[in-house]
Amino acid sequence: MRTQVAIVGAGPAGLLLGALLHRAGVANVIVEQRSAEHVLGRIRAGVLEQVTVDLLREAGVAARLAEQGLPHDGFELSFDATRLRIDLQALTGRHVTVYGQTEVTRDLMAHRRDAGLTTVYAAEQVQPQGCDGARPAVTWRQGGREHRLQADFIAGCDGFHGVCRASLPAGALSTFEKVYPFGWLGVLSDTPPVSRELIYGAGERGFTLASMRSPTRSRYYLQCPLDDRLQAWSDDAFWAELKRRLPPDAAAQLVTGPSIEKSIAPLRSFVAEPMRFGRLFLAGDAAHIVPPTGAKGLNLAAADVGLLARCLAEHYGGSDAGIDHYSARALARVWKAERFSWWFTSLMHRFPDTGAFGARMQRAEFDYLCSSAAAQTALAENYVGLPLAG
Ligand code: RFL
Ligand code: PHB
Repeated sequence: MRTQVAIVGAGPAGLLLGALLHRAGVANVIVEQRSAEHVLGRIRAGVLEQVTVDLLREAGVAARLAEQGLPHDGFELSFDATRLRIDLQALTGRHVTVYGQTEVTRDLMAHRRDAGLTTVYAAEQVQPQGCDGARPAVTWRQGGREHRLQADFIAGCDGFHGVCRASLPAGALSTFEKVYPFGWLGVLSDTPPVSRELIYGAGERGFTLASMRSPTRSRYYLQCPLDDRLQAWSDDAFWAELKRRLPPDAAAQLVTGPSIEKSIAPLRSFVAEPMRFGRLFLAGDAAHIVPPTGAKGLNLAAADVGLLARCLAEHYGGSDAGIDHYSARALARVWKAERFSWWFTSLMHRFPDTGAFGARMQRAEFDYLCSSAAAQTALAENYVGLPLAG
């Protein structure tokens, strides 16, 4: 098989890249190791920046998003007993859209199917080959046979645990990493959200986030120790702990019900540089991870592939200036989102090892936010998303 761009991974980065390339007339094939059902079963992001919404629209996959996405003009911070609303609209003139990653993925899959584009699911032993030469390829096994996809370029959109970054020679990349000493326990339930807007809460018992997917579906998170086992968290235990951590007026609104999904995610900051090796480009979680506090992971993945699609289209139009600058341009934005996600995580969580001084610093930071329009604007402009690299 032969194509122009071989995409490894059918998460949001790979699927959106495929849609944008198709729009630009660039042929592409996606090779994914899991089944389509498995990919759709992952419950992750919920908040889209305008940049992401615009890219989905450009790709022609925003019809359901336009209908069902919930525009949010602000969100709340709760710090011990103090509340602060961040008015995104007033501070930046912009908003974010609540629409689940699962739905984004579903829309992109349907679009790909309707356009007749090839996606190979359940591919085993996927391997990029010859990335530093002129004829790269992706190989995999399926049905007891070896398959080979020849391409001009490979896009590594295969997430943090993918094969593309891992297959590069030692020394090709520099990596930067911070692992946080806690995780997020998440629950999805068909119950109405406690509040119209998201609430990010910090307190004695640890961080909590009240989010949503729709007016009838809630998504909640609790900061938990890294060694907590999922089996130890019954639904009842989760709701009881959430009630303790939410601000009292929100706790009073809490409607509980059976969890549809429950999972624990570790928190990590990670960047691999550069995001290009020969004819292989890395995009999304394959190149960088942020802790979820700033709601940036999916949005960064979308921004990367928005840029990469443009650069590859320029290549086929006769100019390599774009692909030569892809890594530097993408990383400039990635590091700003890394900084914001680290800062917001540091402000809102209980750290087991920073002591009373660390707690006072968090309190001072929150008090400063409450009293400073400049500080609130800095938070708001990062949350709605920085402009795409030019
Ligand atoms: P994905 O989604 O991990 O997709 C990668 C795909 O590659 C496949 N793959 C392979 N395919 C072939 N061969 C191999 N060897 C392969 N290895 C892996 C995988 O099966 C998968 O299908 O990466 P992508 O596309 O870069 O997308 C990134 C986002 O999924 C991620 O950044 C976000 O989910 C992060 N995130 C959030 N981001 C936001 O922007 N806003 C949020 O509100 C938000 N909340 C979250 C989050 C992530 C969370 N978790 C669970 C980590 C909340 C949580 C709890
Ligand atoms: C979510 O709804 O899953 C969500 C929302 C905001 C975040 C992280 C996750 O910062």
